[in-house]
Amino acid sequence: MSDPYDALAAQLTDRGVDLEAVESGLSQLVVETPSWGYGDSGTRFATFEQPGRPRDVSERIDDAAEVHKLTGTAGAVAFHFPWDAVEDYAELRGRVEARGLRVGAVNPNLFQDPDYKLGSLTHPQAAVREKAVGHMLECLQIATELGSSAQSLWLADGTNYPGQDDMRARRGRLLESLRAVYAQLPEDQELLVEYKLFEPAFYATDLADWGSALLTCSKLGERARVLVDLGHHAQGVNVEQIVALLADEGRLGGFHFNNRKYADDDLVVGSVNPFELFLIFCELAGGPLPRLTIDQSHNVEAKVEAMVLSVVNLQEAYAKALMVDTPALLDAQLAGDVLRGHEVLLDAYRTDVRPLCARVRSRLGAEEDPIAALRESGYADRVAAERATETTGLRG
Ligand code: RM4
Ligand code: MN
Ligand code: MN
Repeated sequence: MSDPYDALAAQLTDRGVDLEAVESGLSQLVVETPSWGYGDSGTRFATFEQPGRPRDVSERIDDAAEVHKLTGTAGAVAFHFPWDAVEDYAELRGRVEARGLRVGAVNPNLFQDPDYKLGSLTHPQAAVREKAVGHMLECLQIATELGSSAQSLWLADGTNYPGQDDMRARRGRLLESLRAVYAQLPEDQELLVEYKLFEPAFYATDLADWGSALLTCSKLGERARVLVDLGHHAQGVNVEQIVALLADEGRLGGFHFNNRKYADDDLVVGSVNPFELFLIFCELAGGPLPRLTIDQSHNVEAKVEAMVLSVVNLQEAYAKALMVDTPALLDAQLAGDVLRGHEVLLDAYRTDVRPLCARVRSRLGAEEDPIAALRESGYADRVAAERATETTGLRG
């Protein structure tokens, strides 16, 4: 029987794919995994505690390091404050680096404090807005100490009823607050602005869509860019087109990868709509990649395994996007051959790239089959035994 990698390599070479370029592109992929994705999380109905869930930030870093060891592609970890707050940030940074990782984006939390019931950066009262701005400024400082190059803001602010607050006034307050933060943004840091259609606000979310986020960023300055979370759009929205537009404007700051069937479901990326994920990577391939972060909430699935599967799915989507026959696509588009262009994409999408991804992982010193390796390693049982004592949930 022929080796699956050799068979695929021969097939790709026949198709004119530059194998070396695909493999080197794939080996440079860096995904940030979220510290909050390793902790307990649930729905508003229940949180099911998992054995082995990390009890503190140090154990979350251990899990992130395990995912990187298995996949070779998850070399950064994103933090959320105050969830990951510690006394000594130099020590935290050292701990991250000692595990062969670096610190990804720093995420402020403007949604859990009781003061933020009616908003944070947009709150009608100046004192609450100042507190929210103060938290973001503190996060800039933390980012500096951790060697992070971005603060990534998700703003939960919004209203539940028409008439609850003045939408234009809220917009004004939002800009004023963010300008105060941006004025202090260190040169080597960027501000990522995430949008989300609804939830927790159910009538009018202050940053509900890419347009509001983009407008805000352009008023702030060049280092403010939009972050696209795949679960934050209405059903049927063409996310890859939003990606194309933001990239074209030079304002695509990065992603929160996950997958959804209905709303902000935070499922394993590529699990529900792998074709959409591929098409997003088609928009990214061919240029420097923006920040790629996973933002998932693993409520019933094994958390480390879910993260490994997510990284593997990202590797496969990117590998497929790297092998699109771009000249043939352009020819078809110029010739107005509607379905030929579509077929070019399908040729790449339908390629079984698993042997190639396995080869690249193995060259990176990671596992050919990370899920099987994780299961065989007994990591889950080992940490379940080590972490048998209590901890608090992260995402309620
Ligand atoms: C939001 C959003 C943010 C994440 C919070 C916890 O839905 O996706 O990025 O930090 O959840
Ligand atoms: Mn997100
Ligand atoms: Mn979300």
